[in-house]
Amino acid sequence: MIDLYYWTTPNGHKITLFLEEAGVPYTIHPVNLGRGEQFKPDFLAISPNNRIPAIVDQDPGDGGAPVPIFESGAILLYLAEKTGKFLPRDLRGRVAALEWLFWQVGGLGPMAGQNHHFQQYVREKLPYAIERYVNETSRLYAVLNKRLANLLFLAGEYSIADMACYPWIVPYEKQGQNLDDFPHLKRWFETIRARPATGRAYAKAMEINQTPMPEDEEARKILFAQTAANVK
Ligand SMILES: N[C@@H](CCC(=O)N[C@@H](CS)C(=O)NCC(=O)O)C(=O)O
Repeated sequence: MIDLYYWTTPNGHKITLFLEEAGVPYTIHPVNLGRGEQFKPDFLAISPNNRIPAIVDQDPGDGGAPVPIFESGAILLYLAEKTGKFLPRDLRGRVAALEWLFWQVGGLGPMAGQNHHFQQYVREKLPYAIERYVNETSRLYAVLNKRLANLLFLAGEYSIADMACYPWIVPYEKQGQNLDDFPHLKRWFETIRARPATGRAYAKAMEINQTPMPEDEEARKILFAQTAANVK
């Protein structure tokens, strides 16, 4: 019912986490980012920013034509509204889930992404850039830790906000972070890791690709040298 355009990255895992939790049938269409498949016209028609994840809902609630959606936050919100799951129904819980969802897509994701870039992918080590993004990642971890001091999950109950954040905490060691410094975050992380749906989502990823990005020189060129000329 849902076509998922996916690669095995944190933003991709957000959507398999949701679909596995909600028990929604889906078909994965792998988009190999290291081979430039994000630039194929068929994929760009769904995801004009040449980024995964994207979905097509073949059975939208209005009974009309299939609905394509890009941007992980928009996808999670759409799926939560479609299924009535993982978005609190009360006004205050819903506001909290949306706040932390937007916080993730606007903050944790981009900052941790730059952290990965400068710590792991750039051959020339740039101390200023590494320090900036490791520090900012640790600040964001502390914000999460504080939020979770008195709450089981970010919006009280398990929601799309947690599903958006969790995959970005999984590579915490690569981000230069120690979860022992953030005990509430660590408890939250271990609780989500133990969920059967989380296990299934990450097992799906292993079936599709076991090579960490960026695999090779070709992948580096495709991923790290994009300019306006790539937007066709
Ligand atoms: N804001 C986007 C970010 C998506 C994103 O950056 N996806 C990466 C993988 S994690 C991607 O597709 N990269 C392909 C490329 O850089 O060409 C979202 O939340 O969906």
